[in-house]
Amino acid sequence: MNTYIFGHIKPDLDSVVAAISFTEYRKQMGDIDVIPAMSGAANPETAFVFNKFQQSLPQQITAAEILPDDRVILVDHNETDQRIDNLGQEQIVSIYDHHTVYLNLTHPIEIIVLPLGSSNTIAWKLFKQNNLTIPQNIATLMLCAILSDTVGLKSSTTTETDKLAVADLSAVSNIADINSLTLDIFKAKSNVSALSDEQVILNDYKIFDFGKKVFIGQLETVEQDTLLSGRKAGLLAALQAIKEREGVDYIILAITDILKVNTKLLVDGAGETDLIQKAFGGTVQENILDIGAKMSRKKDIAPAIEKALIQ
Ligand SMILES: [Mn+2]
Repeated sequence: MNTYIFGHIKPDLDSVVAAISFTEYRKQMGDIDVIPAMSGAANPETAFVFNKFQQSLPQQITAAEILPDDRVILVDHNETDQRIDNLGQEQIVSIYDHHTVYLNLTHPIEIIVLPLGSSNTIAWKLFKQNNLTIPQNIATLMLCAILSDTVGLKSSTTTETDKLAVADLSAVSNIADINSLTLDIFKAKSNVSALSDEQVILNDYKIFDFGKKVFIGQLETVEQDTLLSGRKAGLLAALQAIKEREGVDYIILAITDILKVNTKLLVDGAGETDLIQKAFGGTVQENILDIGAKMSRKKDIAPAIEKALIQ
């Protein structure tokens, strides 16, 4: 029997690093048989950070490799749609997350969900609360993950605790220039030139069940205009293809420029157009709705869409 820790499917930097940081935390707390894993391939941002700091990625794991008597600890997600397939409820022993909880469990388990900017800020808090030492290499990865999830401490999800964590982790890591590290991370994230239009959309997406299934892809970039002028037609066609394949009711791509602090939503179809106009106001022009400084899918975008759907 193994105990695996992993984040959501289509893993981002926060979920990959959380597998490592929570493994270290559990080990220091005496739970030695925990194995960090990834439930999908590393995205370009994750690959960049692990490369830059010469760290090994956790092993990639598939649903088939998790045996019925293995236990799992979920980090950076909780709901079924974002989980690796075919997990039995009884296999889940703990959840550490910073997203809205959509759970219906048949038995009590350890769940720590805090409204913080990053799963790694929760890990940091647990290390501190228990007077544990964070090894320097893990501190560096955690620092990058928090900067990524909070867009360099600028997103609306950023809390005072995230700022304390970044200050502490940057001291432990010996990395003083947080802004230049953030820019490097987001440049790696923005470099989608090698990706197909479908890959750009599938690079970071979540499917929400708001009665209707809503696919929200998000691209955090430093090149919003270039992307929209050069690849719009291709991205629109790819949205349609993915919508059919995934069988979702709505599909939306959020293109967030982290330097301009601006998000533009790209949609194709009358249903999507009506939905986002209702959710955010304004008028869709040439398939695009500018929603201003709303940068967080979790805090700004998904809740507005959920509200528009239940009205
Ligand atoms: Mn996260």
